[in-house]
Amino acid sequence: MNGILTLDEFIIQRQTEFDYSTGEFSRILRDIGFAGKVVHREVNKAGLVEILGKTGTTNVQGEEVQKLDEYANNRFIEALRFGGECAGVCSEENETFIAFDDKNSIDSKYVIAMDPLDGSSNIDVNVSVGTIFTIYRRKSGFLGKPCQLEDFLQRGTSQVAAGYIIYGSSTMLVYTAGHGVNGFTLDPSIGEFCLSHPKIRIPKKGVFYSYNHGNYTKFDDSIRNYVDHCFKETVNGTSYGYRYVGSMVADIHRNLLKGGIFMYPKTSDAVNGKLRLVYECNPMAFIVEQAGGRATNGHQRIMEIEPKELHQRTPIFIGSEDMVLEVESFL
Ligand code: AHM
Repeated sequence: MNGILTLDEFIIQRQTEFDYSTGEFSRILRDIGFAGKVVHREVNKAGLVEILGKTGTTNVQGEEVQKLDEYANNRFIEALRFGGECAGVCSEENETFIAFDDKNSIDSKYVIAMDPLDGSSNIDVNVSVGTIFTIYRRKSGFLGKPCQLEDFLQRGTSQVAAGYIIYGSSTMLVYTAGHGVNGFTLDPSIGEFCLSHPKIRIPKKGVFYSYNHGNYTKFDDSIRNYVDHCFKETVNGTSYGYRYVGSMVADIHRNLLKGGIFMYPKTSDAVNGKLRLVYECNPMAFIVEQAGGRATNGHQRIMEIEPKELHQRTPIFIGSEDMVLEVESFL
């Protein structure tokens, strides 16, 4: 096993980088990694078992819930509840946050916000999906009191750590705790996430641009002008390349490694865009900024937006610094 560094070993090595570190934070990451492996197992055999398709219900956003959404939501919440190291969870799938009430959890100083299965409308057609998570230190005080709404409604600049798991051609966990970004690939033969992408840096300028072109006529003129410009633009003689998976995690993961921009601007029928600030945009912004990139709503840094509600949406432009600056110059 020479040369293999597992996620657990890596976290233990890094524990001293955190102020007030007691191991609690490391154990939360371990719990998330464990739930990620369970979800990986189900996603991988999804076509073989009765877990594809819709549950027949809609979530708080009015979107149809897929069976795997529900499965992933339950697995992550269970892992965090039984882990006893976090005080509560807010999830895309639940209308309000869940405060854990056992003795250990109540005394914990952390809460988690997450989208347990992002891009789940892709699952039936075997396209990559992901889990997005972020960890905050509680604001409400943490001895003997359940967590409160204010613990989740913190600016992205207060994130302690954030990450995503991509269930793709391989399953990877990528996270930052504010000291750079590292990626771990799941080796299914040993059931461990192993460090495969240390110190990820996003190229300052890339060639990939990603957005839902079906929304073209609903964009403002400024966005249409920008995408028209992308059709013609080249970098060192190479044309920009349009790529859109329709899974934010997959689109951003590609751009993080290769360089590019992902955007979900406002449209005439969705004036705040589609993606959620607290558990989608903030964690991705933290990761991309830590890798040297940029994430804004066109005018303001994503991580400085003050959240007013758990499921708040925001337009987002995220990726290689020069490309995000370029789109901003059109706005
Ligand atoms: P979901 O959380 O319901 O899966 O929605 C989020 C997804 C993102 O992963 C993706 O970038 C976006 O929705 C795609 O939206 P659209 O189908 O409008 O292009």
